[in-house]
Amino acid sequence: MRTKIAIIGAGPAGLFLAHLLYQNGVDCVILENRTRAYVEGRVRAGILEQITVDLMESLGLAARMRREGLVHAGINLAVDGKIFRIDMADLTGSTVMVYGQQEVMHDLFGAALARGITIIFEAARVQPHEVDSSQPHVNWREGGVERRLDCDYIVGCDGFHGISRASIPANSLNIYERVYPFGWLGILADVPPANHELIYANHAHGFALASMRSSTRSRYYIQCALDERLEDWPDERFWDELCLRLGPHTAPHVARGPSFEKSVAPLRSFVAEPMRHGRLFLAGDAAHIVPPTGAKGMNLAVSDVILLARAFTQFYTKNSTAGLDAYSASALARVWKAERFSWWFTGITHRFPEMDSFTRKMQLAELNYIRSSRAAQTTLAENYVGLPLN
Ligand code: RFL
Ligand code: PHB
Repeated sequence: MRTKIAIIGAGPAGLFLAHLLYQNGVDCVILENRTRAYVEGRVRAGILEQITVDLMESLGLAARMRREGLVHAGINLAVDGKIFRIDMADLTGSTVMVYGQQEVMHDLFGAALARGITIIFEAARVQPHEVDSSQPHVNWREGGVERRLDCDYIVGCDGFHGISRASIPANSLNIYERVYPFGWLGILADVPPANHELIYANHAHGFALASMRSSTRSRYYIQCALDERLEDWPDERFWDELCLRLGPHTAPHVARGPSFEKSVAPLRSFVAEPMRHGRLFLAGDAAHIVPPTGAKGMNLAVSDVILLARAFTQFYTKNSTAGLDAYSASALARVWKAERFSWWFTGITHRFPEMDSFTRKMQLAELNYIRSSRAAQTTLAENYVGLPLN
């Protein structure tokens, strides 16, 4: 088999890239080691930046999002139960869209099928080869048979645990990492959300987040220990702790109901530089991870592949490698700003095990400053809605 661009991984990065390449007439093939149902079933992101919304529009994939997505003009911060609002629309002129990653994936897969974009699911033991040469290829196993895809370039869109970054020699990458000493315990429940907008809560017990997927489906998180056992968190205990952390203003509005998803996600900041090795490029979680506090992960995958698709299009239409050569530096400039924002927002909203009383006072002072300063609110809001691509 031969193609121009071999894409490893059919998450948001891989699928958005494939759609962009298709739109620009550049052939590609996606190799995904799971089934479509598995990838589509993963409960993850909920918030789309304008950049992601615009991409869905320009790819002709936005009809359902426009119907079912919720446009949010603000977010709320709760500090020990006292709540205030950041009016993002007023401060920045931009909004965000509540539309689950699962819905995005559903729309992307559906259209990929309709457009004839080749996705090979359940590709086992995917391995990039000869990325230092001008004839790279990817091998995998399909139904016990060894297969090979020759290509011009390979893009690793295979997430944090993928094979692409792992196949680059360790001495060719610089790794920057912070692992946080806590996780998020998240639930989904078919109950109306407590509030029409998100609430990020800093409470002495730890962080909590009230989010949603629709006007009838709520997504809630509470900060928890990394080794938390799900069986120790029956729904009632979760609801009680959530209500306590969100505070007396919000608690009466929390509709309780059975959860149908419950899981613990670790929090991590991670960047691998550069995002290219020879003819292998990295995009999305394969190259960088942010803690979910800033809702940036999927949006960064999108900004990476917008840059990469432009660069490939320039290569195939103008025979110029300028965009490809600039890709890593251009993408990383935006990545590092999102890393900073996500790290900072995590830092002022979570309870750290080693936190002394002075550090707690600093957190509260920073949150009080945000409450009282339009300049500080603007800083938060412009990062939350998403910084410009260039
Ligand atoms: P993905 O989504 O991990 O997709 C990678 C794909 O590659 C496949 N794969 C392989 N395929 C072939 N061979 C191999 N060896 C392979 N290894 C892996 C995998 O099966 C998978 O299909 O990476 P991608 O595309 O870079 O997308 C990244 C986003 O999924 C991620 O950043 C977000 O989900 C992060 N995130 C959020 N992002 C936002 O923008 N807004 C949010 O509100 C938000 N909330 C969240 C989040 C992530 C969370 N968790 C669980 C980590 C909330 C949570 C709780
Ligand atoms: C979510 O709805 O899953 C969500 C929302 C905002 C975040 C993280 C996750 O910051």
